[in-house]
Amino acid sequence: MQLMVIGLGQCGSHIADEFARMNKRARLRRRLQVLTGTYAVNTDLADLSSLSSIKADYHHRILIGGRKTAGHGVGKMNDLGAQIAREDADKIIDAIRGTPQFHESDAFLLIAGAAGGTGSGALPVISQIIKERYLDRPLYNLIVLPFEHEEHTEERTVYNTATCLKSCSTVADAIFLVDNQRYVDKDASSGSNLDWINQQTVEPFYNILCAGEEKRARHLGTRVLDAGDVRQTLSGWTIIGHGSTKLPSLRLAFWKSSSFREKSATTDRGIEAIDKAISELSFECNPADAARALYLIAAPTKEMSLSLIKEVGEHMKAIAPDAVIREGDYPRMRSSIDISVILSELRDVEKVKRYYAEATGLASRLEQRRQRVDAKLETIDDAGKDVPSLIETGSPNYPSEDQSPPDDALAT
Ligand SMILES: Nc1nc2c(ncn2[C@@H]2O[C@H](COP(=O)(O)OP(=O)(O)OP(=O)(O)O)[C@@H](O)[C@H]2O)c(=O)[nH]1
Ligand SMILES: [Mg+2]
Repeated sequence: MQLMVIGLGQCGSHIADEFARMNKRARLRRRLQVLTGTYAVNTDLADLSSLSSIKADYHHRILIGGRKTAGHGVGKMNDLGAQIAREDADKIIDAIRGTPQFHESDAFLLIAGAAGGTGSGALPVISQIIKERYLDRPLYNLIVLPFEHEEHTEERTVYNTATCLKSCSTVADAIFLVDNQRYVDKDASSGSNLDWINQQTVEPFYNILCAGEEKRARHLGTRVLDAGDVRQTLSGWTIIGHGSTKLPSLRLAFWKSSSFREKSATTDRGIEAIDKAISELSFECNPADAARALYLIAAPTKEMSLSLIKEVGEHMKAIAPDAVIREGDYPRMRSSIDISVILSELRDVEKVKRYYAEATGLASRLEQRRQRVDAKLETIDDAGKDVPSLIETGSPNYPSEDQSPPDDALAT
């Protein structure tokens, strides 16, 4: 499957950059192309310069709202981010239209952090514009939710997140949810390291995108997972994860044991990998709420027994009993069993509901807060109304040049 990836704002651009790195890895190690183009869009010039894998020309790193923000971002005002995106959407459309492999794109993936200004505002707007132009291709969003401490320190964080989620849910075919806080809970030492979180976010896509692009017979499974399976799986609120278990190195690919103990150990490792994938999901939810699911087993051919596939399938069915499950196997020469999982069309997402509930009263509270600040400023102005000012307001007392008094009048 080949994606066209567009990152918006700082968070979106950095994750898009990580996708570009993943594509380089696929080209180098597997001679496969999984992205047709990668773009970063931001109102912040310095941030665009900090990327490393997205091409450095202005077609791929696109500055929007330069006149309004002077290249310094929108400072968390996502309504301004949305307005700028609407005004400068042509720049993005022109860039993606010029992509040489544009027509090979199976889908669009647009990425942003929900809590900021630029990405949060631009994501729904640009998604809608692209969707209206390219009706035949699905459009997915990947939305990053803020750390808990960000929600506690600034109410605007919750407001931006809720408005971004709500707007995107009416446009995108599916939304991958990624929760920054989940990575802190998983590994406190690296959880706040954004580069590490970005790698963890992108990694589960690697095998899923590569599997359908394989042409070499030795990497074609008995059940190839292709773009059609992914398209049929992705719908509405979606989460993704992957898990891996190491094989004893000797068993890599050349040695096949006929021992019943070995066979059962392999299936156990498969179950362990899928359990890890479920516990490593990008967002905490109840897998039983998924109406669609997908899993991909990547393992050395010799390990890919029917019983492994069957056991993992049954385990998945137990985890997501109401889901239509699609699956694939991907023979790889690695000393591990890797399983990627997507759970989609989630019917209940507690955290999204919480953002909506908290933001409902917030819009009026933020407005009241602004009015209170204005009122306080007015009382200061009132208190100082009889103090002479050195600056005249209203009708200017300074004579304009052509009204200036004659020089001799000034001399007296
Ligand atoms: N996972 C991850 N989260 C990030 C990254 N950069 C920022 N964030 C999160 O994204 C949110 C802030 O959004 P940004 O993308 O920085 O904001 P922006 O879209 O650039 O908007 P403005 O700076 O307000 O113009 C916060 O919740 C951050 O924790 C990143 O590289 N990875
Ligand atoms: Mg920014």
